[in-house]
Amino acid sequence: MTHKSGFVSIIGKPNVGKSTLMNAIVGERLSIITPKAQTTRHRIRGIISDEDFQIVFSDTPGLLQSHYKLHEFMMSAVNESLEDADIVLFMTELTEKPESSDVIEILNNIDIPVIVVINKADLAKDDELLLAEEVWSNAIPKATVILVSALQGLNLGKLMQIILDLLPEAPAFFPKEELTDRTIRFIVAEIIREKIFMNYKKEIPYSTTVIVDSYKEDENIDRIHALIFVERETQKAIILGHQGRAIKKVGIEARQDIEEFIDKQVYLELTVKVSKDWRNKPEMLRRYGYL
Ligand SMILES: Nc1nc2c(ncn2[C@@H]2O[C@H](COP(=O)(O)OP(=O)(O)O)[C@@H](O)[C@H]2O)c(=O)[nH]1
Ligand SMILES: [Mg+2]
Repeated sequence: MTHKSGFVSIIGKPNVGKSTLMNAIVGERLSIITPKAQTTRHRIRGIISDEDFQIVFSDTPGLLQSHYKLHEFMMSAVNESLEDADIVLFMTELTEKPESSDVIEILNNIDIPVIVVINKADLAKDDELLLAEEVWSNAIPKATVILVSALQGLNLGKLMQIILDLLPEAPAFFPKEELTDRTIRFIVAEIIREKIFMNYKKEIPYSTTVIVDSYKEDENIDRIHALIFVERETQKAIILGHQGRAIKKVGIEARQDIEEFIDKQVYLELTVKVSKDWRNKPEMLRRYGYL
């Protein structure tokens, strides 16, 4: 029996549903999802294996212009993901039209198969679906174009079949039980970041980064201490909230999701610290796991 295996790089603008798609296919909440743009900062691999195949997805940060050193890091994560890709999965959504942009140019010239996934098909009205399929097929003639709803699971089986047909014959790269290349510590920090994105407004979530400072596994409970870094004192006060109520809510919501993810009881302690202008300082970015 032949074995197929390869890397699929998921790229696209912020908020089109890249992380939702990868989680839906892999069946685990590996990548955090929020209604806000630019939530995903790193490349995160999600792996799905069967007896005769292994697909390694790379979820990437959304394509954007760099305003911060952090953004440059995010774009290098996209490029790195494309370098080892066997297939590019370019994700877009119903409301996005192909513009004459760098990305379209790259997709038309790249020498690996391209799948254009038009997401959020559940929101379509009338003949929007057919029209969307047509404009993207015209913009990238060599691509296979498919409409899906990552949220509702619509057409994901069909998408899997398209990927499997394009996948090269190769042995598995990762142990078959592995779901991601990231550590539990990383995913825990990401879950906390997701709750920050859900609980605070405007610039606050973007000014934040999280690292797990210690992780102790006891028999019945994992004890986790995480640090939340913000850029300024005023942001720290907002994160804490009146009488610490805001941070408490973040802690409770994060703990519940971490418990669900690792299927074990968790004690979670959060500490907020100021790390002045960390988003623009290479040495700080390095310390927090970027670069
Ligand atoms: N209606 C609808 N919303 C979706 C779908 N897929 C993702 N979303 C929503 O779009 C937002 C961004 O999703 P996310 O996966 O974080 O996008 P990313 O930035 O491309 O990774 C979230 O609020 C998702 O719930 C979909 O198929 N239909
Ligand atoms: Mg994402």
